Amino acid sequence: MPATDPADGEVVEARVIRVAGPSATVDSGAGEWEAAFTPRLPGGPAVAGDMVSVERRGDTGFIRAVLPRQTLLSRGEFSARNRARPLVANADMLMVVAAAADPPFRPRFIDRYLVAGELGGLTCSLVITKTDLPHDEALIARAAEVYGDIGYDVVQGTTTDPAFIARIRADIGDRTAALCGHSGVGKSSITRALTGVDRAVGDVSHRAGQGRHTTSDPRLVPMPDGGAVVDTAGVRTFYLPPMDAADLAEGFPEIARAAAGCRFRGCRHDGDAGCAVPGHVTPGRLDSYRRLLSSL
Ligand SMILES: Nc1nc2c(ncn2[C@@H]2O[C@H](COP(=O)(O)OP(=O)(O)OP(=O)(O)O)[C@@H](O)[C@H]2O)c(=O)[nH]1
Ligand SMILES: [Mg+2]
Ligand SMILES: [Zn+2]
Repeated sequence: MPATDPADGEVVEARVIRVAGPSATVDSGAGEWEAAFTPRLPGGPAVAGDMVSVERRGDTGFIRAVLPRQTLLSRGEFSARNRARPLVANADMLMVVAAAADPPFRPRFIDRYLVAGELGGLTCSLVITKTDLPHDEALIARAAEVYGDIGYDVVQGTTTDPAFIARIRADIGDRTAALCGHSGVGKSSITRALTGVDRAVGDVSHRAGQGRHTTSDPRLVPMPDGGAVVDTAGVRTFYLPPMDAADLAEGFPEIARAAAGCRFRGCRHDGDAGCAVPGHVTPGRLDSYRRLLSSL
């Protein structure tokens, strides 16, 4: 590296592709490079999707600040329930990926991700994979109807089916979509099909009961013709970030809409007098809401 590299000291804006301990892979429009975090990073810590300002130093650089975020998907921590942990920044969409079978389809788990996506400002949708496997067809059809009625886009299919992948591709367009959900549902398979980038794809049976997950770090992967996906690590349990009852209700769009008809402001929709919500929400969704309410 020449001592007087013309780029030295130049400050550029770049997007964080992936964070790896003390450094991150960033992209400033001319390919990916590695840059180091500076201590007590303003606006930090950075996550995949963050826009950062980077001071160039040869072919590396120092990340000086995290720029304001448009959206932020966060989760809670089991050990510190009062703390939110940022997962993905600036994604336009959250695609909650769930398998029709293997691992089992769990609507209550999907609901938690949807709440996190709603509160983070992302447009949420549901992607159901593995419809080629034997599964409870009535359960999946009912779920597609329930989530569709709320207003969520629902797609279902097999990640090896080009038509299914083309549908997801069209839905994302030139936006950035975070792919989230249980381990083994096919997030990395979708990422690979959309981008050609081969993230590790794992065998569900090999990790069952072992707590192993194929994907560990969230990574933003641009698609060839615009737009990007962020492949995230599957989790066993998804804890919501800290929030109050009013925030939680906002995380259920149909509850938020129906709440206008509740007799009292501050109604918790939990058996309160004059509550308008139960007639407008399916029992399953109401159960999700009430379980989360009691865990706040
Ligand atoms: N039958 C079937 N298998 C699939 C489908 N999609 C993915 N798989 C398989 O499911 C397994 C898990 O897929 P991954 O793409 O690694 O799942 P993931 O969501 O990235 O998992 P984590 O990284 O652990 O969170 C792999 O063996 C895939 O080949 C599908 O639509 N049908
Ligand atoms: Mg994966
Ligand atoms: Zn109410």
